[in-house]
Amino acid sequence: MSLNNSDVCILIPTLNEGATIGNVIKDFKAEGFSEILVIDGHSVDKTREIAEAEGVRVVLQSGKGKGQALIQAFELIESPYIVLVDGDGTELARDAHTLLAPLFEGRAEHVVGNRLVRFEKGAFTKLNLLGNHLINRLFDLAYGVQQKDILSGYRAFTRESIRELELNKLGFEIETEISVECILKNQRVLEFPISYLPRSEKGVTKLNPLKDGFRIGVTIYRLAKMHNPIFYFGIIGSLFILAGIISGSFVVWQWFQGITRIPMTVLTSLLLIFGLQMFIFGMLSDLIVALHKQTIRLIQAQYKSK
Ligand SMILES: Nc1nc2c(ncn2[C@@H]2O[C@H](COP(=O)(O)OP(=O)(O)OP(=O)(O)O)[C@@H](O)[C@H]2O)c(=O)[nH]1
Ligand SMILES: [Mg+2]
Repeated sequence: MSLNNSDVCILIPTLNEGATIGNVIKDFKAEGFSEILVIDGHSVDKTREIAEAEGVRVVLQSGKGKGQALIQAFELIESPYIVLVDGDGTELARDAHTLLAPLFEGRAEHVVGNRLVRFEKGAFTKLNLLGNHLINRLFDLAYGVQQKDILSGYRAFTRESIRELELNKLGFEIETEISVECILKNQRVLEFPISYLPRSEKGVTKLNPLKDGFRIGVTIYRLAKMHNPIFYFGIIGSLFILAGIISGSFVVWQWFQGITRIPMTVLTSLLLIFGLQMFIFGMLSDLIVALHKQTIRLIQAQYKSK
């Protein structure tokens, strides 16, 4: 393997990770990585001081949220390979080699560390584990791509490939957006199991499982419009058709009792027609998306052959 760690930048977003950031940096140095960038979200503990004392580059993010921090950091990095890792000490530096190997060998543009295979007891709360499974299932359904851990924060990718992605999400939806954009841009994504440890008792999670989980679910659904419009419009259509079937059943049942419900009948027809129309929208959009993908593939092929 032609590992060349000097071409790698380790990117660590931090928000009040004073308890762990020092060791995280030390561990990566011990693994042979010297280029390390900490992008800090205005920590009120000693995170920045500790990182600076370790002699790494520390940048204060200009806005708020993990997503904003990453988008800003991707612009600053000049190294051709990037490893993204949390600053909370839940992931191990030595796993970086596993994630980087396929990039160095040219087998992938983006490699995700799958936390859901080898995690230690206590690394996920029951709610977090359930949320992760639900979100991964929703992702499979919407994108038809078998990815096991789309929310993982431990990833390796090439600078070129990350700059190709159009990223706008400012909060914890950023990993979802990255995973979706990789699919839209036809990047080769691989996943490998990594270790995942419980958070240190002194570090506090910034992730709210219910609020952020809901936002992530909405993000998957909204972004599916561009990839799988039948899924996107189909869900809206199904809801209207379901409502139409319920009101229609009522109308029929009343009709057998000798009562004719005219306004309800009109409502039923409207609900069913609108629902069916959503499916037709979905099919038309699917056609547009398919044509668009074909065009993108042609452009990419031309670009690569040059
Ligand atoms: N710069 C920056 N970093 C952030 C922000 N929010 C979270 N982070 C960092 O992003 C990494 C992941 O955040 P965590 O709170 O650990 O979220 P998580 O790993 O998804 O969830 P846990 O299972 O609770 O650890 C950590 O290193 C945080 O310090 C932010 O607003 N700005
Ligand atoms: Mg974490």
